[in-house]
Amino acid sequence: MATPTELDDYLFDLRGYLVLEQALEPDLVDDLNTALDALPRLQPQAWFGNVQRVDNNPGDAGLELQNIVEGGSAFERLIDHPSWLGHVRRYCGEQDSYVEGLFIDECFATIRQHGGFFPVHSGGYRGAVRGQYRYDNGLFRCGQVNILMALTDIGVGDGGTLVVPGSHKSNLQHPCFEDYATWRTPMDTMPGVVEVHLRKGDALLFCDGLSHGASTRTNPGERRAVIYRYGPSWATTRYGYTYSEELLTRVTPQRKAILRPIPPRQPPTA
Ligand SMILES: O=C(O)CCC(=O)C(=O)O
Repeated sequence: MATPTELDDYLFDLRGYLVLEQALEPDLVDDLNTALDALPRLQPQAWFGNVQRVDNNPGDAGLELQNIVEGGSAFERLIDHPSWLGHVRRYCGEQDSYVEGLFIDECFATIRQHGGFFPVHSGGYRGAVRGQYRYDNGLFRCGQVNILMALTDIGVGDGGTLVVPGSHKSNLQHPCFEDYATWRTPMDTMPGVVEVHLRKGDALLFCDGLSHGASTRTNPGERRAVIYRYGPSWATTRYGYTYSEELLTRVTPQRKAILRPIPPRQPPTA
């Protein structure tokens, strides 16, 4: 398992994000793409098993498949992937506390085509506790850390993730934030943004409290990514999805502990 280095900690604290190069094995990238190809092209809000298509910012962000961990065994391999498990445990796993542990509160695949983008959101200024960045008494105590995995190369014109480095700690609102967020304008030209380019198999790790979004895709073809959001063991799923008993029974104890860190406690039946 990869252990966060001193440089990882420094850059994560400073910028709010890290690029984990070639985090996914090539065969896993292939399996994920094959699994996505095998899923039926769902209409918005339609379900396939325990996966639902719910497009964020309809029309802008592209096709999004929520609860994708239920989409096949390739997605199960991502739950505790050794390329980032050590990082998320350290940054948002309530280390050295009585509630130490992780939970995946949202996981989805995103397929974006020409013209698609994701408006800016989040940031340290008046941010939700759920996504907050915190470092205190020598420990990271973030509310949520996202792993965005590139299943296609994401370079110039491909609609890369845009971040405002350091904004996870910002005490002030970006002067142009409202213009870009509420007018649903792509944040491509927003002052201070950095576009993160990824090769297929790379992963972008970032604190959800960082101001972020994605640039407009101008190239043909599609940008494919999977996003798993990790947080503390006591969190709940963002949209109310529940992981199926079939999935919980099938996965390893370590994976189960991330999907259901706190088993339900009920009185005995008869
Ligand atoms: O699609 C992207 O690159 C950004 C996704 C995003 O903004 C989010 O997951 O909150």
